[in-house]
Amino acid sequence: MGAKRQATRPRAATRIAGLGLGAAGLLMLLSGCSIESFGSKFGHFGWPGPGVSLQAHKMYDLWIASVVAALVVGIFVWGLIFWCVIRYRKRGDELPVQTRFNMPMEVLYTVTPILIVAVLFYYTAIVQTDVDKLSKNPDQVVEVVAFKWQWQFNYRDGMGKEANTVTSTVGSADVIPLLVLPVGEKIRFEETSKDVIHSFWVPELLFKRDVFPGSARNTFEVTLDKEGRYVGRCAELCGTYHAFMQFELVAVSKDQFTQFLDAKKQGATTQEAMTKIGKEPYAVTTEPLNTRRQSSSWNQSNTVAAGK
Ligand SMILES: [Cu+2]
Repeated sequence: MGAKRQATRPRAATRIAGLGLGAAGLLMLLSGCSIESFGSKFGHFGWPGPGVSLQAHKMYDLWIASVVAALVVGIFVWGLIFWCVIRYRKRGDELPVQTRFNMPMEVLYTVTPILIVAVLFYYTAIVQTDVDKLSKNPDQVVEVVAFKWQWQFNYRDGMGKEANTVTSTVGSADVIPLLVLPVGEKIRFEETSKDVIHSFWVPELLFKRDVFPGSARNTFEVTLDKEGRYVGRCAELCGTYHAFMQFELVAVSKDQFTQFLDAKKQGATTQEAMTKIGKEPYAVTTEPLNTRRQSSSWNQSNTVAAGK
């Protein structure tokens, strides 16, 4: 009787494992095989969406695959826990069979997690290397200059500190700076700060990178693949007016970008150049924060109250 029971146990565990993996596989197949459409059914598992650049799509796929892997493991483990709770619940006062040092089990739960971590590490390393890759000949170079508390974007004629700024855009308390860039081209970002550490962040790029002061020049490349307007922010608490550091990334076609840059080179303002390519001249994804410098403040109304 006891021996028969022992023999059925591994089979039950295998069956549960098979069911878990099968269900996960079926879920992927039913979703039409596309990671993006699968992710959208679950609110992208907490991410803003599939992103708007080639690099973002790779990070997105890695994220969704990692969450699915975690869920498969989680469901399997929960299944085992509930199975044990029910299968070995207390049935009387008799002490159950006392088992120790089940070698196959010990090996299984040591080797399996190592394998899972190794696979996750492998894909993470591949995606990370790809996202950090710099090409020898980027199509556009833009210098991102952060300072308390605004952004300046310099369009450059080459790479590195020695290159020249062709034209630039800077934000003010009243106007959100626009970073106009073309889709389908390799864009190199070179970041530098005038004062403290800031962080360049466009949520739709699924990516942010710190902007350092001094000689450090943080560099990365992005290839946009979807036209549109995306809000950008500083993601490093850099001082009192950190929240004022907003910008808008405007992804346009190559032709529109060339027209925009030509207009800027001829002395047009960013707003005039935007109008020229048929785009709304001011930011549409965000607006300048109200400094309330003109309207009555807490102090003023208090003074009025005190004067009464
Ligand atoms: Cu900042």
